[in-house]
Amino acid sequence: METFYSEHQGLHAPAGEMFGGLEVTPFDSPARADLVLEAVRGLGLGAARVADDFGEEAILRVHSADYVEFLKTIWDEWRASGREGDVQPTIWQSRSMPGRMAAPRDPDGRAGYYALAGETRITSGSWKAAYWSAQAALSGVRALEGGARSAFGLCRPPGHHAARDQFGGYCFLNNAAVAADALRATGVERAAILDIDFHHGNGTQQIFYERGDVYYVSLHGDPEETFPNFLGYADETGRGDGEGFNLNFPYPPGTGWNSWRDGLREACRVIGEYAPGALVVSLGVDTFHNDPTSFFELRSENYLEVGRMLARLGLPTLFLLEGGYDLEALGLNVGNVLRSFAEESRAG
Ligand code: SP5
Ligand code: ZN
Repeated sequence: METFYSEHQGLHAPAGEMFGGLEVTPFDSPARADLVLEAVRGLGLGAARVADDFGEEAILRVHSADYVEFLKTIWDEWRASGREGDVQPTIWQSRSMPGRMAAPRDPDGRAGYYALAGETRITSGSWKAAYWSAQAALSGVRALEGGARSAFGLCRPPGHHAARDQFGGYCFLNNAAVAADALRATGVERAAILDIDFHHGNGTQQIFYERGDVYYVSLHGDPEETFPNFLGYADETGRGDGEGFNLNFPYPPGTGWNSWRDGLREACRVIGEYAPGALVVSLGVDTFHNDPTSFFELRSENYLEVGRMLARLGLPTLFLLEGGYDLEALGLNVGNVLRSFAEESRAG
């Protein structure tokens, strides 16, 4: 299994993050990618390659042009207006102000219009980092297109919270959505996205909610209890052509391996029945018991079984990194999924 990454991904490095009533050191940091790269290298999983540049075309099939333009320009606008520090949204077009469906000129208004959460800042390097994170995913798509059984896009910043025209939850471009749509463009008739990050992938769900050609399945913390709070409920099953092709498994605080694994088993059964031509795995390991952002109780050895279960689906599989914020266990836990997937694929 080859890994794809770019050193430019490290250019998104905000100094702080709003958390509770405090500003804290961001949970998502460039060090995360370094740790995962070190882990996959140590496993001898396959070559770690620098991502190729596939341009903006695939990104613009998933995200709106005005949103991409916003990501490219807002930091300069912010500074040119005399504001200091990094772009921090503070005002939203919320339920009581629904009228104006266009971004105002004022940088505060623009930032809020394109934000779905307030913890994620935009720095001078955020666009370039997000762009290359998406290119890492697209490099993995090309590996599958070339006949590889699997590939790993070492994406960071992550992607699954990014909606068609909104950023948040540390995400700017939805790498999994860009990849799944690009797979469709390579001739894969149906694609499935299995999201095992602790958090619901609200962006991925939104992007494919009315499409039947990309099935989104997610296991996550109950949004009644955790981020992203406003999407990810079990009764969200898709709409129009997408009806029946969105499946959410929300779990309560304290959920451990046995119940989570039963959900994964059911998710795999459903995906197997759908019989997609390729599988994209939104691979977050913030389901770990010691993760600082979440409330599940998975252990490092459990990730070995996750890799085996996914391998038994027998599908061309693209793993894309999402969350996972316990830096001491991040490399081990991601490596366990990938390593056991590769071993089981060879055995089976
Ligand atoms: C990609 C990804 O994993 N994004 C996660 C974004 C979560 N951001 C909000 C974190 C708030 C955590 N509050 C938890 C309280 C922990 N005790
Ligand atoms: Zn997460």
